[in-house]
Amino acid sequence: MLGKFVVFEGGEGAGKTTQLIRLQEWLAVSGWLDRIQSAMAGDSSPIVVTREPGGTLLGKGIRKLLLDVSATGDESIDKRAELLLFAADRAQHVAGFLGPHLQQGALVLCDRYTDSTIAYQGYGRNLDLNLIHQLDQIATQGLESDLTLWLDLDVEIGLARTRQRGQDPEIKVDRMEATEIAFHQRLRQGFTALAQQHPDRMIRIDAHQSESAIAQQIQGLLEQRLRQWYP
Ligand code: T5A
Repeated sequence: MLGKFVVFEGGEGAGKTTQLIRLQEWLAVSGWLDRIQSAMAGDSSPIVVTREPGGTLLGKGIRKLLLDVSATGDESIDKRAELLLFAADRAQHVAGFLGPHLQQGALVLCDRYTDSTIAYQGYGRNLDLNLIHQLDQIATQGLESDLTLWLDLDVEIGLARTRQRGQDPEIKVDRMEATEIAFHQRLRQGFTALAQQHPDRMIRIDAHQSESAIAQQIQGLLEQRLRQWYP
């Protein structure tokens, strides 16, 4: 692919969305936009921001089913059905959004991707990792991130942040956030294992630091990669 694909990963409340927005703001004033634009095939936007689940219209509907506790009423979602819904969201996202933007040469910033499925459905829900890998191959058609920034935070601190945010009546605690603590601890182990297996692609960021310290570290890492990608 002509473009580059940067993913933010982590447990609940780790600060991914906060850092993704800060990185987007930094990129807008950093001078990199022109360099990326000049390497592009078309004249569409050089920076694209998206997320999983919910990066497409179909994905928004799937996201509501997956996360809104009221969407399925009293009916609990089976863990295999959950896995397939995340895969369906991803297949649509890759085919209809990520692939086209990357083919144009955009720098794509994405909130969560395949590592979330391995961590949450594999380690968290104890579903078979080989099965998840096969399903991901179908959904992604082999598309991997160029860089994954894993914001690693103590699970209790992350959940406390989401609960605090949940005091805002406009923002509800979602179905995953409401799951037992051991689930969140297992998925953190999943991200730890993934970072060990893919040290070039996946970088651990200590998310216990202040927002601005994390933002500076991420900018430094991205600056290094951008110099390699757009020499
Ligand atoms: N999922 C997803 C799967 O199970 N499998 C999959 O394959 C995929 C793709 C997605 C859910 O779906 C699951 C994972 C998730 O459970 P979501 O709404 O996208 O749902 O959930 P999150 O990505 O977890 O979003 P959150 O908003 O909960 O977490 P963020 O984005 O990591 O955190 P953020 O930036 O919103 O910050 C949370 C709070 O902390 C504060 C912020 O101001 C905010 O209030 N904060 C800090 N406070 C102190 N110090 C810092 N450094 C801070 N940084 C942020």
